[in-house]
Amino acid sequence: MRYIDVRSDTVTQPTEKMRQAMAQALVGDDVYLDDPTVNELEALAAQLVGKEAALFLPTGTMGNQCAIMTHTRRGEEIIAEASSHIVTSEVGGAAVLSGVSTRTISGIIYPHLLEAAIQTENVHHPDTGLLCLENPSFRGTLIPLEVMKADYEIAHAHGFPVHLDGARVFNAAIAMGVDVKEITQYCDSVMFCISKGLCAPVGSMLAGSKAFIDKARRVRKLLGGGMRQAGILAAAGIIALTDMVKCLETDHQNAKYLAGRLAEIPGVSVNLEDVQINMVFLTVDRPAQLLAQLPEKMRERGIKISPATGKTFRFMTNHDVSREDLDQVVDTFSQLIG
Ligand code: TLP
Repeated sequence: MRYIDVRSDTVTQPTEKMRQAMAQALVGDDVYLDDPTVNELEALAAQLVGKEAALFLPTGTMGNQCAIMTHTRRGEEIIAEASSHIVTSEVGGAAVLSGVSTRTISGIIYPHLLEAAIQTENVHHPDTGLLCLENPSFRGTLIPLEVMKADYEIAHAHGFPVHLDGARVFNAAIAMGVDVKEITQYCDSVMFCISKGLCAPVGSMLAGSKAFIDKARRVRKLLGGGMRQAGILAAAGIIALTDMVKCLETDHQNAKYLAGRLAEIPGVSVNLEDVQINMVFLTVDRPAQLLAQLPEKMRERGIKISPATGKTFRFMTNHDVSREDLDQVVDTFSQLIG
């Protein structure tokens, strides 16, 4: 049975072209730097985001944690947005793996908020070791380039680097109508995922200076992410970056369409201005018990949705979900909430 799956864009299937490229990929042992397809993907990724070098990792979480560990020393403090993936959804990895504490800022990290969060020289204080930005944010909204630029300049003036969790940075670039380098110029390292809206089955890239990536490669090994004939996966990644970026625009248009239709259902509210990429957040004014049953009831009708957080659901459009599918999602959801 085929399900319509709007839980995330991580659920996308590799395209037919990817499957063929994977079957035919030239491979070698990547720990020895011998895999030509991984090397090609890394060179392509670095060039696209305007950095000297890049590294292929199994997941975005490992990419972010690898960046934090490479940039910081134990005991330092990192600054990150309170609801960012690094803070909320990486199992406390920054503390566990890198031994750093996290100072959080809620909402957009405006320059004056960053200035106020940086630790002063004081015997009691940890040093600020890294700023982690996220664009698009975990709420699917865009961080303006001028904010990123100002934050980047402040971080450098205080002598610490900036890492960008750009899991969906190509969505941000498309939504802003800029080349992705316009965004990544304001960070020292960037992690982006090829396995989300870009449809590769596995993988994320970490890019930065050559010296940073050389160090990060050792950290990746430490974290258990040194893969062998990974060219099988990288082959799909190359197609993700060359063929699939342009498809993200359709996901964004579909998200706006979905949001518009959901907003018409009595009891459902959607902030349409916040629908900037392929994510739609909808708040449903119904009893908690009914909301808790919805994922199961939708599944029985062939649709997969994630559970609500409080009264808010996140629906994501993706390459495998058409407009007709979205109509079915809206109609079914509308019937179930009565
Ligand atoms: N996000 C996933 C889940 O982990 C929640 C999703 O469905 O959105 N940074 C950001 C901003 C992310 O959204 C994610 C994944 C990651 C990092 C981690 O990537 P993976 O899942 O490859 O470890």
